Amino acid sequence: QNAERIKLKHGSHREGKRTDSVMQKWRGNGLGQFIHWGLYAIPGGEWNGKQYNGAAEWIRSWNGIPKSAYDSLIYKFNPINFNADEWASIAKNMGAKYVTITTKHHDGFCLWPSKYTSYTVANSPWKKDIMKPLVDAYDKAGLDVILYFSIMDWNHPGWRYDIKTKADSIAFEGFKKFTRNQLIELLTMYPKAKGLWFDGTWDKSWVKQAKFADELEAEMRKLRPGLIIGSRFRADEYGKRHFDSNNVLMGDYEQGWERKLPNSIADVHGNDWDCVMTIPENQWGYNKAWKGHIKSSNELIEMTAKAVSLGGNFVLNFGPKGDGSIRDEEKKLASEIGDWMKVNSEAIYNCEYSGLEKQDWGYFTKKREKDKVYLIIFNTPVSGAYRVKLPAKTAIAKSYLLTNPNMDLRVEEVHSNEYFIYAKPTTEAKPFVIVLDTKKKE
Ligand code: JFZ
Repeated sequence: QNAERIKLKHGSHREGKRTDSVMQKWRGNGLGQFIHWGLYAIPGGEWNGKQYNGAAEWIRSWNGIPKSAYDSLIYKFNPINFNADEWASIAKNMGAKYVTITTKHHDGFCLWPSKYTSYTVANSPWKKDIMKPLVDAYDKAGLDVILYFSIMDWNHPGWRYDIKTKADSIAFEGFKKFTRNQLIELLTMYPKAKGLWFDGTWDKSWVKQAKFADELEAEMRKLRPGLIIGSRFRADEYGKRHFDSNNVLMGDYEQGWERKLPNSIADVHGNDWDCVMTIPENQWGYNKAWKGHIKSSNELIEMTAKAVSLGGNFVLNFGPKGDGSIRDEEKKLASEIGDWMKVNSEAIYNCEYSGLEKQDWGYFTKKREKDKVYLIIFNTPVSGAYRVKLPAKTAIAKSYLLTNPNMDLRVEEVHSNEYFIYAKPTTEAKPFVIVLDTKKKE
């Protein structure tokens, strides 16, 4: 942190974490689901029999495709197998507590019938709103909904990457009005949504809009008290994004951990954060050809545990197909993660950074406001002995496995506050959780 602060009009307006109940709930979610769905799901990463090398949802930017041909996909949007309740139940059974859904990705196609453009579901063969059934279904299943919204819009005539001429500036002013209208429209049409996840905010044109974006954020927060907005929405008047020119986080949580995780608590600077993750290396929208390394459920559970151990949420992406169904590989992973969560989610939900020294066997989490610590084990020591260092004046009252709460594990004190917990090396190829009930030493 700079000792000398510069005066900012459009920097951060708060320091430290939010303490209200909406944000407390978000912080305790642990696991979320991301949905990338739009017209790009129809080609699924393939055009005229050729594979696009980038992420499937970026295919419109591929030189091999005329923009008009891509934009005409609107006439093919007819997802006859779309079932909002099924999507919500897949997420719920996985153990997700919230979902982030693309209302509009970079291509500009709106999954809701926006009044401000004709490029929406209303003008597709499907005709109906997609967002309303989704918001209702997830809400009914008990999951919070966050609306993903791309500022960058390839379909809008006023969008610019930079503003260099008077004409650019006039066009972009129109685009800003459009953006504001759409955001107010979304918040008004879907009052159950808890927050906005912004994307496509990195181009110079938008980075220069510190005042406009700051005022729009204030307007949205006034309209919807408690609204959660990530750090990717706006820049300060010096063009600094995520963190303002005084290095203070802008927005309610850091949106920077994308497809990577922090390695230590120092990396997260005391802020809330979430990590959004793809199952293949980098595919968000549906891609027929899932090439390269596909993460296993064990890897994804490990990432969830690591995120929670460092005070963040882990949000796993799904890319439904053009017909509205979810691919079998994603369903299988969701159900495997769900099987694990059904037994072990106590170590994930409403858990936080433990403050304990990291050990080689895996990750510590701690139940909020409780004297309960969890060891989430990914690397089983052949000795069966798990090292734990507790803070001074802390003892272990009881230790057990979440899979077998009635059997006490042997605890050996090796130094003061330093212990070995003994658990038989498991033959199961699944991570497991050891619980420590701690108490103050006399
Ligand atoms: C963006 C999008 O372009 C992409 O299609 C997807 O929607 C993803 C969730 O967000 O891609 C990004 C944005 C930021 C980073 C990486 C990919 N980043 O900060 O590392």
